[in-house]
Amino acid sequence: MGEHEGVSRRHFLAAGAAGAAALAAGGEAIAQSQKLHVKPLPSDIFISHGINLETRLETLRGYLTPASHFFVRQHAATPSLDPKTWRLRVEGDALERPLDLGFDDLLRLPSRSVIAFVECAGNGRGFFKEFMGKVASGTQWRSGGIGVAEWTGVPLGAVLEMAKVRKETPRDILNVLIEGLDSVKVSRPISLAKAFEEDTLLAYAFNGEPVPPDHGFPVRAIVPGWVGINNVKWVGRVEVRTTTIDVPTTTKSYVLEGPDYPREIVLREQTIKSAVALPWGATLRAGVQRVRGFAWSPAGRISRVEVSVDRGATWQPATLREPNIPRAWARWDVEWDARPGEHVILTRAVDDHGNTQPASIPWNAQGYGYNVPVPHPVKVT
Ligand SMILES: Nc1nc2c(c(=O)[nH]1)N[C@H]1C(S)=C(S)[C@@H](COP(=O)(O)O)O[C@H]1N2
Ligand SMILES: [Mo]
Repeated sequence: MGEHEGVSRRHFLAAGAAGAAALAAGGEAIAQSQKLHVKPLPSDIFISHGINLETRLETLRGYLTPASHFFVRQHAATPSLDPKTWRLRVEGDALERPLDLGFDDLLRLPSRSVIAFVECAGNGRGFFKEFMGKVASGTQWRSGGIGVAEWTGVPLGAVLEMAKVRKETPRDILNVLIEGLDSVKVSRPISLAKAFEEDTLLAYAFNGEPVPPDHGFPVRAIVPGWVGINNVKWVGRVEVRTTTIDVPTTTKSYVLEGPDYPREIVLREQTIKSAVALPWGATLRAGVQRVRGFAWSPAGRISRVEVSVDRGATWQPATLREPNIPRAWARWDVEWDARPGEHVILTRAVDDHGNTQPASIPWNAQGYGYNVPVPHPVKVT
């Protein structure tokens, strides 16, 4: 399972078959059985890629992405879970004291709020085809497979402390599996070091409200800076082993592979990126315009964003607006004296660790990590 279109198509077919069965049985179960998501997903806010939908970044007004605008990416339909019966099992050979917690047990533990992005590993995948002429398999996102929210919950490390991790457990291999309660039980392992970072959460709130069903109700993992798949929704189980845990999301998908990769690299962090908050192929009036957008990095604060309207010949600095939270994003804007014609707006970001957007990257078969400055097309009339 992974980012592959084929998987979502299979789920659609399954949903279609269930719908047909419901139709034969008669009744209104049809709509229900075919419904993959709970929240409304209007086309003026989202670009639909089937079961996955990206946010039109130009519709965002504030720093945080509201639930109504947060992108959706999942491998199967949103499950309906009840916090009254929900359990979290914490187990594995690296633990001295396995746990079985209820939702109220989580609420009793110290809570922490973290503002962080969740971004799909494949965000920007469509640009491999569009600008490198080589299609990568999976959802053809532009830049909208990202959202920033305030997540509140319990640090995963606090739960693991209660479960007593054996001292000899390796800290940097992928041995902490987080597993979802969706029908396909999506799971992905992170390292013990990452699991014990204070901002790695089992989150039960999103922008001050219960996590919306489509985003992981009642509890989802938040693993700041790491690829979207690690932010497992509808968490039901955490397993800690003394050895690496191999699952399809580390052996088949979410790996960098291709002619320029002598060996497969299992993905951990996202890459630094920036995007223009305008429709793709927007039409603007001639004259001075304020162009705005977002920039984000898995490593730190955004320290600079530069914009070019002459295909990279010259670059001008954009103004960064606060807040500018590491592993969330910064909003930027720039004034542009737009002349009539067809233009592209290029943007590139730098973070306070010196990470930059590269002029080119090697293609990879599953289309992860595209972060070359994107020539955003704009027409001025
Ligand atoms: N249980 C479960 N968790 C999941 C997924 C899933 O299919 N099932 N998709 C992952 C992927 S690939 C991404 S990019 C993020 C998307 O989170 P969102 O839908 O809240 O935006 O959730 C991750 N967590
Ligand atoms: Mo993803």
